[in-house]
Amino acid sequence: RNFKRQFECRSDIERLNAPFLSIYESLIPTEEEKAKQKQLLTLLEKLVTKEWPEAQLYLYGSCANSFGVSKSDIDVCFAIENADLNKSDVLLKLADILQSDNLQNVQALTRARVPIVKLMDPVTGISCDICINNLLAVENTKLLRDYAQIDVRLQQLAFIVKHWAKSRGVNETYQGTLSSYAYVLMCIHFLQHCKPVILPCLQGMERTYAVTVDNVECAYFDQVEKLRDFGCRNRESIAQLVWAFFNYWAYCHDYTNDVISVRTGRIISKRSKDWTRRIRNDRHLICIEDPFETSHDLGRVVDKYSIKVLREEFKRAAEIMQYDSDPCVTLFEPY
Ligand code: 3AT
Ligand code: MG
Repeated sequence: RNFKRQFECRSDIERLNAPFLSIYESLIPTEEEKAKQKQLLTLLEKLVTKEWPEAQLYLYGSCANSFGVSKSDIDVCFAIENADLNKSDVLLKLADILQSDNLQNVQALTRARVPIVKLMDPVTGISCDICINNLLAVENTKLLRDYAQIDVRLQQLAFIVKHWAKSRGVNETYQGTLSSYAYVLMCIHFLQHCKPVILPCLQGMERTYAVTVDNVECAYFDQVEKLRDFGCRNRESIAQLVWAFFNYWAYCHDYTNDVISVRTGRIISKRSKDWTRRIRNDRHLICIEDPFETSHDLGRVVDKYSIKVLREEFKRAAEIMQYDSDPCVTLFEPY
């Protein structure tokens, strides 16, 4: 029902492949950039273990999930097993230590929804956010990275969608639009549904990886090197997939009733999750289930104004993909 194509794809869509692929390639971080990120992580590890020898640092978010475009900030999780620990105290102490080592713009944001220390390393020019014990984010980072290894078209699609979202100003959670993490889940869900399917549902397969974090079980099939041919019956190219992605979110998704769920590989109903009405600030106007924290709707930041903006942007993108003479430029025009 939801994936019924409303339009026939434009006949000259294939001619858009090369320009979309070159946009994708221009967004891939260079080896030099990756090396600088490692260098900064090594410096941070050295400083942190001096004070907390038992602590560990993990990279998470786009610098570790395969969906990081060039010149992104890095996200670091400081993991320490100590039940009595007061997060704010640790963050303030951490900020102190980092400040005295010539790192710049060091700021402890202890009251944020996810408390962090922010900093900029003048040597590599990289900015970094450090959070404490946010191990679910480390797990969802691994899940995304594993999906990315199955079929390169996921990475291509997600880079184009993220680039579009940033250009069009709809990647700003504090303004009621969606996070990069939400857009990547939308891409995974989309490729789990196209016909023939391009991605499997890893959480619906035999469990080869299982950990429990904050009472949430994170278990799925992670031997993804065995799935390299999974999507080969689908020969669609990146231009067709970008077209179909925007067409789906513009005209086919049922915003009133449906929740997209990468966890089940299906669309599930808002009713089954009790996401049919506004509860406090959660309005559930576009529903994207977190694959591990299943009570968490990544669309909950979206309000009655920003949902209009989002849906208009999906329609604009779909129209451009269908009719514009130069979609690779028009799609990414600043808003
Ligand atoms: P950018 O390239 O930085 O835009 P990102 O994937 O790093 O993309 P964020 O910096 O917004 O995205 O978030 C960093 C990571 O934090 C991504 C994901 O592992 C986790 N994360 C973000 N938002 C949520 C959320 N609402 N629920 C659970 N995990 C989240
Ligand atoms: Mg990030």
